Amino acid sequence: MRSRFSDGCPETGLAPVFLHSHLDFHSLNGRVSRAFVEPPVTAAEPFCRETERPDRHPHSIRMDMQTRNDLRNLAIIAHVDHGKTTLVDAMLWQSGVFRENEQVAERVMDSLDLEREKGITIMAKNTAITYRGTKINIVDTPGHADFGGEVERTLNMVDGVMLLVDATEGPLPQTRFVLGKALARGLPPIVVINKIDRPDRRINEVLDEIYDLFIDLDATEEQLDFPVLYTNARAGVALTDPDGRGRDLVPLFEAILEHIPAPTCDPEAPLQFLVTTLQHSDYVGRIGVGKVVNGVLRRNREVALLKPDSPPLGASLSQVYTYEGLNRVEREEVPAGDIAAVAGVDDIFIGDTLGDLPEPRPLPVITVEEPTISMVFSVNTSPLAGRDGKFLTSRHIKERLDKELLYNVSIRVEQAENRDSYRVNARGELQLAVLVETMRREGFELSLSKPKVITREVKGQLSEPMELAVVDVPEKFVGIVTEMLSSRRGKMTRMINNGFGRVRLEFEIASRGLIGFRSRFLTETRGTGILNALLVGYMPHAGEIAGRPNGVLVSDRDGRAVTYAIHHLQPRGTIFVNPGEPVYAGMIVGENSRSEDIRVNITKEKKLTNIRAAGSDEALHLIPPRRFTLEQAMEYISDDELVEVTPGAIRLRKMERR
Ligand SMILES: Nc1nc2c(ncn2[C@@H]2O[C@H](COP(=O)(O)OP(=O)(O)OP(=O)(O)O)[C@@H](O)[C@H]2O)c(=O)[nH]1
Ligand SMILES: [Mg+2]
Repeated sequence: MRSRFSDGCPETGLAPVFLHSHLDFHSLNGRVSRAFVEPPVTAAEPFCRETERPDRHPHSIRMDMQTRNDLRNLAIIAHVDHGKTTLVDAMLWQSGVFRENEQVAERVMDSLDLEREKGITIMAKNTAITYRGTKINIVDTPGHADFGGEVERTLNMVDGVMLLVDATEGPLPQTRFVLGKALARGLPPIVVINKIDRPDRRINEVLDEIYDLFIDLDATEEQLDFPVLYTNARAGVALTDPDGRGRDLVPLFEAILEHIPAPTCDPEAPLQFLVTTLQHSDYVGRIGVGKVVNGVLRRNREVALLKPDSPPLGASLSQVYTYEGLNRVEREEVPAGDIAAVAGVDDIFIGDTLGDLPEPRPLPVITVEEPTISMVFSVNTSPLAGRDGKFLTSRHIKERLDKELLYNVSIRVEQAENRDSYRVNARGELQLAVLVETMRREGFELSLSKPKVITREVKGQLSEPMELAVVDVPEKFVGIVTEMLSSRRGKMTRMINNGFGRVRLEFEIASRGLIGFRSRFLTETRGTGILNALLVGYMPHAGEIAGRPNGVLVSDRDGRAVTYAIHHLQPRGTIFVNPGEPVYAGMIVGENSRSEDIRVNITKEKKLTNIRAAGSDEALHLIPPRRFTLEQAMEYISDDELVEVTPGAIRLRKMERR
């Protein structure tokens, strides 16, 4: 994507606000890359308005709170895929962060390998742009429900949010979750209806749905008075009127300056820096990211590391940074109001406060919602273990999980029944799958059990997590989808036919009923169905839910799969392996078309009676095997089965091999 600005004056059709504004877009080297339309730039004054906000201060000590008009801190929040990272791209381009001819990857903030492969944001990330002399810190957050913990945490470092909603899909479960969290924190929202270029957009209905959602979430009068912008993030255009014309994001930048409050803080007060995210650098080690709530962060200064329930520890900051474009930039000091990062404090953890040694003032501890799903990680005990992995022992696994706990506050790890096993509790299957996939790439081998929901005792009753599942399907699949969800004890609570040929159904269903559902749902709806779910709380246990209807074909010996054997087994079901692949006794090599498991010999060669017979093996027609992604494998297995994960392979097996 390119910057949408052209040299010279704007043509007709620009939003009126543009004509009264001036632009001051600096590129990284400090050159003004675009400037037109008078009057000349006047950089906003820092600390220009004095206010008193004792309510924001945990100790209600009288403070001289000041407003940093030269700063804005905001998070972009939305349901998955509604266009957050794409909009950040456009904001970066139009604020001159990149050179005109610079090669920059699309959705540049999705910088992790897994993010690029999956096309989703997994970790919240910071960036900063400058618009009309005001620095805007932007946090791009993930929209997938499993990473909701990232979003919750992130909200601790911002003063307002931009809620993005797809102009066709409207608010979806995660829109409700993230907006609910933002409103509960009193963060003012700007609503952005994105993808207005979609031919099936329904802008007015979507706006009504957004109002309904705000009302449903008990928004205050003030919160209901949100500004609305309409964007095509891909083209980098924002409009204040959906029927208007525009060429850039100026209306959006202006709305940010006007509606996102400037941070209020006291730079003269003792330091308070809340660690919200941790990052790692090979050069400086652990880096804590967060907001300087009060005081000033200074490099090489002794500070107090304040952890919940323990006395202050002395620490020295080897580096202090702020954000500029995509970079962390070293600074001698960062005054209150800005988002900053610090290095040199080895024991720093999410939720810690950095304070002044003589007068330590800890900030409230960060809490995020509890995990709802667990999976046991254990040592790979298959006969093929150790062939391609580097880290194989339970000690390796334990150390790696301990490291994960440092950066990921929404998971918990506990010792499982077996000494070589650890139970990892998380917010969803995707979050677990991302962790396993990351470990696998680092060289780990693991055995994984079937993910299970975490039950709780609520008022003396066994309770389990319940979800609101929202499915969107073409009309002709309503029957089958309803039947599938009902058989998993889902209750339909709403059905909306928008008259566009697609129907939206809402179900209340135990999380357990959704495990393993997604792939069947996609098969039954020929890939056209959309399924989203949001945890709504704990409800009394729903009772038995039938598991996988099919049995499996289990190899009865070690060896290699053979074309001849596969050819003879494929009428019995679906085969999972290719000829030549190593197999072992207890490995699942296919799905039985019936409900029971059967042991098979997939290594059986044809008896060679003559030369021609040996050659004729190659003429046998084989159906391509069914392959599993990690998530599909985790969803597929039953309670007595495991997924074997190595850097090079994903295999399914029985726990008991013989
Ligand atoms: N037509 C159209 N497509 C868009 C627009 N904005 C984003 N997209 C597309 O929507 C898809 C998802 O965009 P992302 O920016 O990754 O969405 P996201 O909200 O960051 O997704 P997560 O971070 O995974 O929650 C991509 O294929 C984008 O190209 C838009 O305004 N119009
Ligand atoms: Mg994203």
